[in-house]
Amino acid sequence: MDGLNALKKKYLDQIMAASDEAALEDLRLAAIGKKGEVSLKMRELGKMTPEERKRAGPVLNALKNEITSALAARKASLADAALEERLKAEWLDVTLAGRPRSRGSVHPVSQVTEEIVAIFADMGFSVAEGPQIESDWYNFDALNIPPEHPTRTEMDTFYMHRDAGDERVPNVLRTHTSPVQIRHMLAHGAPTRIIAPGRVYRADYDQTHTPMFHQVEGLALDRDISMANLKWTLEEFCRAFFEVENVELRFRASHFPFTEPSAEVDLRCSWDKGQLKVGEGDDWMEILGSGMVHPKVLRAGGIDPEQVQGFAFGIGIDRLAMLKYGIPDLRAFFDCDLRWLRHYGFRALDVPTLRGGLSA
Ligand code: 2NL
Repeated sequence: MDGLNALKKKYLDQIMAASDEAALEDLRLAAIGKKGEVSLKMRELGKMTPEERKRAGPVLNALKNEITSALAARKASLADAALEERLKAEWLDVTLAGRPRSRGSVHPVSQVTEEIVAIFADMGFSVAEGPQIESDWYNFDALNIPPEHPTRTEMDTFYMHRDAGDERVPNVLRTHTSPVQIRHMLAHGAPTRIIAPGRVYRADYDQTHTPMFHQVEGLALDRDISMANLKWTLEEFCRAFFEVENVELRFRASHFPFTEPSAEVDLRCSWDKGQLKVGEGDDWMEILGSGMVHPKVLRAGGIDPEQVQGFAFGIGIDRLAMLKYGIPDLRAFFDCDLRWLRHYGFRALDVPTLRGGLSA
């Protein structure tokens, strides 16, 4: 068995130098394939004396094993190198800024809703949602709105269909988001701080009213909540929303069935050449309704008014959007006019945050 060392060196060198899998396969066949050099040597074992065979057998076996391992090792390192190459070629800088697309924009109502959510989230309020089709109990009774109240008539409220003979009071399209807060009280109790933004419906259509519009209501319940907490919360909201340091609010006594006492809230402002300035001037602009939650409403929400008090408020989102972004006509909100949307819409990826800028 001469020349085995030379054979071994020849194949191991060639395996190390092989540049792809096909070359490795050729080498495998040439060395340990059926007619490979090592295999032929193994066949010669048959012609040897037992003593010669005893020496040569293990040496040949070891050579075969060594070539097999070298083939496997080279194959693995070629695969590693290929992966490395691919990773380099397909490398992507995920920190690069996105390329803004010119089509599609965020509707001002969505933008303002997100701004309002960001501001109240910062003050510890969660967002609550609920159905837009409600029973008359959640929409009216639970809110201390009596059966004979004018808002309950078909003049003001959209009633759903009932089959002939079905005597139950029909469901309604919610006329405010208050039912969301009733559901929240019943499910979670007090203390709580929530806002409920969403679509609401009233049978009203003219210059300043659309049958569907957007409202956000707020509710804070705890022991010893007072009008002072309400006032601070609303001032803080207006400061953040209108992005001015100084705001001044005026509380005017009012009446809602679901709050006692109730107040409408005006914001000091000036109108200079049709341009609104908040926090200065001699005008007052009504922006929302509010008050202390009526004891009957707390009870309807499963809360003991002897233990827990709360403030609540309701704001029209559409009008706030018009004021902040100088949009003159309410009805354009719902026309789906692409030119209008391009003009008044917001960039889709600029999410409003208090630190990043609400509308920057
Ligand atoms: C307005 C008046 C208001 C509320 C909404 C409310 C909700 C519950 C209990 C008590 Cl569950 N109150 N909401 C309170 C006061 C006023 O909205 O003129 N909005 C535009």
